[in-house]
Amino acid sequence: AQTAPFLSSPYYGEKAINCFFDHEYPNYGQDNSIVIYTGERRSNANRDICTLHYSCYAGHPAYDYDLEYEPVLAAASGTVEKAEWNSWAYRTGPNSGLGLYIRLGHGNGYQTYYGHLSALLVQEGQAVVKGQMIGVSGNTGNSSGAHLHFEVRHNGTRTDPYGWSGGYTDPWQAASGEASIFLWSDGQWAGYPLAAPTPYGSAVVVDDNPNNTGSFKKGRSWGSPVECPPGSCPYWWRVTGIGYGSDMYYTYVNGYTADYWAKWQPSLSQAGLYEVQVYIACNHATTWFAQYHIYSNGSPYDTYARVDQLGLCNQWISLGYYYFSGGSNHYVRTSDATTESYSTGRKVGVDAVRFRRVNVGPFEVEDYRERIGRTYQGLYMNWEFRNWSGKPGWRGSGAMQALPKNPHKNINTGYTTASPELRYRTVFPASGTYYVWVRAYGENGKEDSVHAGYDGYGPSSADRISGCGWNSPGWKWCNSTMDGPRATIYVGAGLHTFNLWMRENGFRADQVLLTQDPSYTPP
Ligand SMILES: [Ca+2]
Ligand SMILES: [Ca+2]
Ligand SMILES: [Ca+2]
Ligand SMILES: [Ca+2]
Ligand SMILES: [Zn+2]
Repeated sequence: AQTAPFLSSPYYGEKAINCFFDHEYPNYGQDNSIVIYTGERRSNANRDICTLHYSCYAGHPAYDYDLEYEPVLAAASGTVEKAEWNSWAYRTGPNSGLGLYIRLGHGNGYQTYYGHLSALLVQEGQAVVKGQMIGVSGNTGNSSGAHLHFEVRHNGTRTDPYGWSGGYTDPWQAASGEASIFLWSDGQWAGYPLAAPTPYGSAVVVDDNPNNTGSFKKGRSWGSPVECPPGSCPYWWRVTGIGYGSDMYYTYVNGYTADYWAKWQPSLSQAGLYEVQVYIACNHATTWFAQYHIYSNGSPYDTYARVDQLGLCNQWISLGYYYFSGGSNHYVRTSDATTESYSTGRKVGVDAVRFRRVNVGPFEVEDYRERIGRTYQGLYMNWEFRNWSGKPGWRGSGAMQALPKNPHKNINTGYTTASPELRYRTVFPASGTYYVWVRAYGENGKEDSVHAGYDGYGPSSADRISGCGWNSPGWKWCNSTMDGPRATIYVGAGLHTFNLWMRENGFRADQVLLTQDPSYTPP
């Protein structure tokens, strides 16, 4: 049987393809022409098929997407088989290959490669789930500008995940025996990009100078341990005039033992989901493999980040998304244990770390991925697009209403298979409990409730969401349920289907927001 499509987008948003898979032949050979999956042949000199031109060339065995230094997502669930430098001997040039890269095995004969990265957020042997952030794109290895190199192999042979739709025999299939199959299941096509988490509120920055919300400390953990400030630490050098806030420190790399360390410990006023970012200066930050461990309530997350400091220059780099419960027992640590030898003379730069609060959404209810009408007690109902002039205040292009609204129905049990349903492809950046907010218009008590869930599952914690303003009609955010508690779902990290099911017909839904911050009320 042919493999069912199983890949989702390896990035957030919509990105141009800089360079296609060359079906004749994907071996980096320069025969001066490119045959793309449609069967269209272009000479290598005519690079019109590329939005940007620097990496479009014959022999390319993969896709180059137009990313800068941005999150890279696992295209399918699987195991991390490689997460390292392609070569420690060659940082750039023809022998440097994919530079800092990740290879995932998906257990079905397929592997995916993510090349030229600037940061790795996963370790070899670790299980990952579809949509999970695994790294940050960049410009390492044999690359002449930041992008994501995304390559797929089937039983070890390179293959084109866009398949082959040419009107003649696929030359790569003829040469290799490998028939390229269209492998994208969702998120990649037809205007359904995966939405990145949305920052909100003000970020908390912990810098190496004392103007912080929180504290920065560094020290030595061998011999007679020291922690500073107060005082200055041996083997930590301060540089001014560069870096965030015009100052930074560095020490030298030294193998596998953390002898010199630095720690950024914010004071977080709110519990919630945070993106942790590290600022890398242009100088005195020259390690290829700075290691950052993230701690929540004093315990490290079981994965850590590795960052190519040398390739970065005065920019924030994401270390991923983490839940913190608020307060000041959460921190980021790095050290001289980069695995590189002291004799390399490389330096670990330490500067500012930023904690940015993020939510999932708001997203527009009318931008659903699938819509399913159902018959209940003899009445066929479905979610219909509306953009009433008589009910102004909806956002986006309109809203969705469960119709017809008469005769009145409400569905309290069995709704996952009995009620009209809307489905969204939603990336949850981290595991945990998300408060479910629905912006809706309840005109009266018979059309003001809805159920929510994920992956077709309707947890009792998110059923019977109600109270969306029926006693003072208008568009309102609601998060309460008829059962009392606020509506929540507990969901693992990665790409999931978010579901809305009609409870009462006539219900009008405009936007959805999912947050791990219990104090957040959407505007
Ligand atoms: Ca600084
Ligand atoms: Ca009601
Ligand atoms: Ca309930
Ligand atoms: Ca809307
Ligand atoms: Zn490439």
